Amino acid sequence: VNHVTPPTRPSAEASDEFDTICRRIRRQTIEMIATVGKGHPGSSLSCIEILVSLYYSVMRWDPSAIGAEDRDRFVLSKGHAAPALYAVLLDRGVLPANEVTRLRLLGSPLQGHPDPRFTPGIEFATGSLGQGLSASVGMALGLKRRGSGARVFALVGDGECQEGQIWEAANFAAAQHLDNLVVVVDENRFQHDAPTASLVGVTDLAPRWSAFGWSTVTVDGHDVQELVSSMQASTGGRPRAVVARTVKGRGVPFMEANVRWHSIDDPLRLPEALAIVRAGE
Ligand SMILES: Cc1ncc(C[n+]2csc(CCOP(=O)(O)OP(=O)(O)O)c2C)c(N)n1
Ligand SMILES: [Mg+2]
Repeated sequence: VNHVTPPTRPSAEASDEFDTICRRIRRQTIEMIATVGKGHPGSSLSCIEILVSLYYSVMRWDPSAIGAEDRDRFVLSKGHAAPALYAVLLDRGVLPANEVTRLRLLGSPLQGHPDPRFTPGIEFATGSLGQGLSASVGMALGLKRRGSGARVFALVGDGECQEGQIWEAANFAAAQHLDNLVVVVDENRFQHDAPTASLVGVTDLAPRWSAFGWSTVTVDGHDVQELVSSMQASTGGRPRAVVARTVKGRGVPFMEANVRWHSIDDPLRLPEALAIVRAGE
């Protein structure tokens, strides 16, 4: 099980190590999806570096003590990207390797959307977009009141930011000075079946989070070292928003920025995707 010490300054070795892990997680994610011919490859591939930053560097979290009281928490608010999170939890040894073939099957721990009733390491059931950030705000507030130093990280989609509930949670988090809360926005510019901007015309999310009182930064969402430092910066009593510019489907050229691969466009092309991520490892 790999754990990369967060570098204080970008270093070539750390970059190489993160790169190796990301390639492995991409391969594992596509393997899971290709085995059953179901899932959300585009949404999963856009957030691999974000998840790797968190689970291999930023989070104070021990895979052998996932119930530890003062663990950092992660909530995958864009719950349909579950395969990427499962790939990380498998890689960190939280999920048993023999479950890898059972994505989205009845009774399997790898449900189509994360559910703590089935899957160890999942903090909150998500899939209904908009809810995960509210839950994260509640967790962050509770941890703070208890005097815990633990932090909460939530990953939301750019389409998901059209949900009114996101902005209610954002407002409240800033009012409560939740500087133990970080939201990462996976800004891949697409949602279910259209470009995000074509639906409600929101193209610039960073000023929005700032206006809601969050300490906001925009980063390259495929650069682990940039992500790591953006999530660790101190925020002067404010919650942190990291707008991560990403490519939906990143790593499989025919899926990249191709909204048809939000979920499965053509199951017959999954072996080809698998060959690409295997060759890239
Ligand atoms: C409340 C709610 N409405 C609709 C859906 C169906 N749905 C699943 S994914 C998705 C698009 C999400 O887009 P985005 O947030 O940009 O995530 P991405 O897949 O691009 O990372 C939609 C509308 C849902 N899961 N929940
Ligand atoms: Mg999106």
